[in-house]
Amino acid sequence: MATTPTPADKFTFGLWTVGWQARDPFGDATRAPLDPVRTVNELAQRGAYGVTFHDDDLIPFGSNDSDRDAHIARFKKALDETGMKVPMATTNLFSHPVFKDGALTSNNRDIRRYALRKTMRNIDLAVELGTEIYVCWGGREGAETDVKDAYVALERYREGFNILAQYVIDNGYNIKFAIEPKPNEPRGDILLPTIGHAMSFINSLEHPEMVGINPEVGHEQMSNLNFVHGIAQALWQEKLFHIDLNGQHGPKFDQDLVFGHGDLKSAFFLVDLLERYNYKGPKHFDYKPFRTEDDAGVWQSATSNMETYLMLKERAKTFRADSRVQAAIEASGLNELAVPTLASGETWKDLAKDSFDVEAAGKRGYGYEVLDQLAMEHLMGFGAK
Ligand SMILES: [Mn+2]
Repeated sequence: MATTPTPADKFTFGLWTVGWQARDPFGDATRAPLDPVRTVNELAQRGAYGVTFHDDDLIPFGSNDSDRDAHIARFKKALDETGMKVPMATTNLFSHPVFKDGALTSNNRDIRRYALRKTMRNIDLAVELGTEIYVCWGGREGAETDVKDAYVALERYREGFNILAQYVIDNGYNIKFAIEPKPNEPRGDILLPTIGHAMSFINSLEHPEMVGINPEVGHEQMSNLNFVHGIAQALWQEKLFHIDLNGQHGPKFDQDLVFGHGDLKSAFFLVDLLERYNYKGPKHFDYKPFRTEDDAGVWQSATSNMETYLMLKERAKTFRADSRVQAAIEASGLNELAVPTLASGETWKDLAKDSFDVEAAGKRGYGYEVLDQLAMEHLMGFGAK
């Protein structure tokens, strides 16, 4: 079946997603810890391509060197046995109290230096595991009060990225960084809150070519932004190095629902966009199984992410193949959007030569209502009538 996940679909999961023990600000864990080896095996059986990790997901914080080696060895064995890949890794710079005022933007210089050491150590491990994308989510890089100087904090943030890029270059690593924007939570306000802020920040770095973004559906929607537009811009600027798929119901706390289980229509157009513009990276699910779920519910939710993506991919395909849709696209003038405004050889001077009926052009309808409803028909499975 077209909706049965296989490794060719490149679906990946963070160890911390299915492994979330469902501790929240008001309640204790409702589930036992998950062994990363079991996670690898369970996800492989369900057709996933790989897993991703924060250093502390794999190696409990504070482990000594021999324990660290043992954790890595059994994880590698599980990867070898299943063929699962680790296309992305990241650093936990948010859980320990030392990072409560940020890591790369902490006031404390020793903490900034420690955060860089912790990151560089995990980059070494990531490279050993074949990782090529290193995600940086600055969950604690922010403030609850504007007394914290965001201008200077950004200066330190940039310095941190420049140091890490130089580390990768000097070691000859094949690693690129992907910044993950988020507006708030856990901090009251987080630096680089949206796709736009992050892409603009990247242009200020010493090695902008080594840094892209890892946008998350819910994080943009928490800011009430259009995720499909954000991803279109990231693709167009060749900065979509990785993507975090999940679901969210508008501006509220970070829900981390299963992909498509928030704004389904937006998810439909997102899959349509990723498939049409040939996004080649992993489709990474960064979500949380409901706190209500037991072990069976956790694995159901993992499968749901992958199947929802594949169902949307099928629907997007039938939408694009429908001759009514193609005629409506032609009628709307959407195809003309691809034609450059100046013909080859023309300059601004040629614009004066046009004869143009402004009033007639102002009366023209664009037919988006027809197209939008055709999209709904396909999304709801009525498209083939
Ligand atoms: Mn999230």
